[in-house]
Amino acid sequence: MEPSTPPQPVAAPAIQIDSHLDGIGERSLADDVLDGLTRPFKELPPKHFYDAHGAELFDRICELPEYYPTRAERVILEERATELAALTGAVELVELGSGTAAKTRVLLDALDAAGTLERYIPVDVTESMVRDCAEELIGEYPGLRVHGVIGDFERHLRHIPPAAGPRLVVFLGGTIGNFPPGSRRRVLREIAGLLGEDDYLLMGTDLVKDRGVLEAAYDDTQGVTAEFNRNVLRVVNRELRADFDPEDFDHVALFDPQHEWIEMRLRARREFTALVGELDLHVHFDEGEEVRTEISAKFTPERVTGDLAAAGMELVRWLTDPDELFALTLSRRAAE
Ligand code: SAH
Ligand code: AVI
Repeated sequence: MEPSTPPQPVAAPAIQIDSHLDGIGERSLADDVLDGLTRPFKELPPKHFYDAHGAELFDRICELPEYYPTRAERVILEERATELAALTGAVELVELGSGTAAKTRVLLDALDAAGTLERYIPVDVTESMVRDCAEELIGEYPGLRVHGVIGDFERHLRHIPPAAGPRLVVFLGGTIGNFPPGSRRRVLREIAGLLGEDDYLLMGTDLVKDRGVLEAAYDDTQGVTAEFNRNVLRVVNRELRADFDPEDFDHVALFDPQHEWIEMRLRARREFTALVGELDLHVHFDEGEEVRTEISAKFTPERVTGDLAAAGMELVRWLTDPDELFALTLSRRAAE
């Protein structure tokens, strides 16, 4: 008789990617266009900026002299990552709106140095970013497993795999500020629902400051942010067979001091009617009419702690850069 070979343990694959956007993602753009462009005050949600070109433009924004948030957040991470790694003891990092995970490396390095890092779970609507980032990271961190989730963090958080140990959920860049107050609290409540007893949330928020500094950050002299803003029209043209000419719109970025948020808008340079072929929809624009494409809320410490508390979380650390431009908050579920 042949000697039988004992069963070999099957190693978990270094990369697993789940997509939750097949078909539904396109539907969400169609619904958002139908809903947003037929309102008396036209509006499109900012998540549609980020096709591969939009993601590239966002990366260029992060390098602009006027766009301080990325640099300020990186300074905080570089200063505090070791302390965060020790305090959380995280074996895995879940990142919402992970993008290219450029700043995330600072945290991964610290968890790696602490000897706890096992798994990274990026969650993003942009498929190419999740896939490319997973490939790059397994090369950079030997032994790291990456479980990517291609999905919308407003709808697909339940698909995040269960925790395999203490977990740090990170939501960087100030992306939480792209939600208006009501949805922001709903998103934060859902994030709180992801946190177990040993888990933490690390969240980036841009802080209220001088209006000139804020408006320059969203209206740079090279016009990169203007192209990023117009990119949503290119996405609608391609995905829904629309015939917008992005050059028919001016880029507008204004600070609203009452709401303490930046509003990005596209303002029609002339009167025209566009066709969205896929929806059989005609959209009329008067000259000067605007579409709101993004809000980017700026926070005070009270606003951040209020939003966290409303979502059932309590602050553990409030971390800022030396110029107090940006804040990172470490929080956890509040005791019942
Ligand atoms: N975290 C990175 C990228 C911020 S840009 C940084 O700090 O630099 C915002 C990112 O969130 C983009 O990668 C975009 O694709 C993603 N995103 C925006 N809305 C989303 C949504 N509703 N669900 C999932 N990802 C989203
Ligand atoms: C991703 N998000 C936090 C950026 C922001 O600053 O609100 C998006 C952005 N919009 C224009 N510039 C950058």
